[in-house]
Amino acid sequence: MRTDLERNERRDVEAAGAAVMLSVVQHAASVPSCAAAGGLSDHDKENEIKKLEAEKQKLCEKSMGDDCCARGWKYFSGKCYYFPTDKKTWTASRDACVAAGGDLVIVSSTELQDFVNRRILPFITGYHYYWVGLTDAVKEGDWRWIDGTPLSTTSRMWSSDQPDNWKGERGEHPEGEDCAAMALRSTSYFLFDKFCDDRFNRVCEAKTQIK
Ligand SMILES: [Ca+2]
Repeated sequence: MRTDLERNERRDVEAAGAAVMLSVVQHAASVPSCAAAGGLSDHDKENEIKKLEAEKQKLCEKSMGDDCCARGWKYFSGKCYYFPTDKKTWTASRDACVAAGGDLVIVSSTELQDFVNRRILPFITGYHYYWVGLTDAVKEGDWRWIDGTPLSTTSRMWSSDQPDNWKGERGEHPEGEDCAAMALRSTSYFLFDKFCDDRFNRVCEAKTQIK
């Protein structure tokens, strides 16, 4: 089994490789068109950048890729994730994620869900919910991710008897529950529809970036 030191060293080496590759990508992107001078055509240059981007992706995967993300963000499977510790309404959470360079997380796979849940546990306090980028505010019952993708109708992500568009004990929330949050129940995380004005933690998602 590797020691922590060995793991760190390996990671440093891989991160250095990623840094070199990133600078190559940056360089390629900054080379002016030299088709007229007999150099790379725009088309070749584009292909070269695509190839280098793919290489960068591989290096990001190998080195766990936090170097491909903004400071404090964590890399997973081609994207970056951020786990702030403060609590906000769904809309304010989304605004904060956008201001930080991303948006609320779209939980597009069980692997991503597992990654997010493992990472967010230490950051969640009090009542354990965190906002995700899923809402039925536009049309009741039509749950869509913030990129417009409908939530699969066969999704097993909802907790039992959710979503219920609850309106409160005395109907004090006539608008019902239109924003989705994830919470731990027993040993798994599930989706709940909640009042959009509730204040919870959040997970932001962003594209990787070339530094
Ligand atoms: Ca609803």
